[in-house]
Amino acid sequence: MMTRFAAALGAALIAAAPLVAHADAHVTIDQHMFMPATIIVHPGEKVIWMNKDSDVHNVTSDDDGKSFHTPLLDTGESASLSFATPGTFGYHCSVHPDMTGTIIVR
Ligand SMILES: [Cu+2]
Repeated sequence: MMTRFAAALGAALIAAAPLVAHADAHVTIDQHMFMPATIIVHPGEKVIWMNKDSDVHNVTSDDDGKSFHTPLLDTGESASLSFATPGTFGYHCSVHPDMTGTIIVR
């Protein structure tokens, strides 16, 4: 399945203040967990992951990152993806595969 996505580092996110009607969804990465682990968004809404952990993490779709992935995020870094297609998308951290999360687009 092809999923459109866009990734950006935190600095770009802070600089950009687009006029968007949609709300962004925020996921905090801390203590080797994605919080909240499951989020629900509408198509086109941005999901922003912020790494507040002392360890390096990323976001990798469960099809080995073929559908979407982010760069490795150091402490304090963030990345965002948006999902155009409704569906349920599981992901994990490729460094720590026991870290898992789900994005529901509907
Ligand atoms: Cu990790």
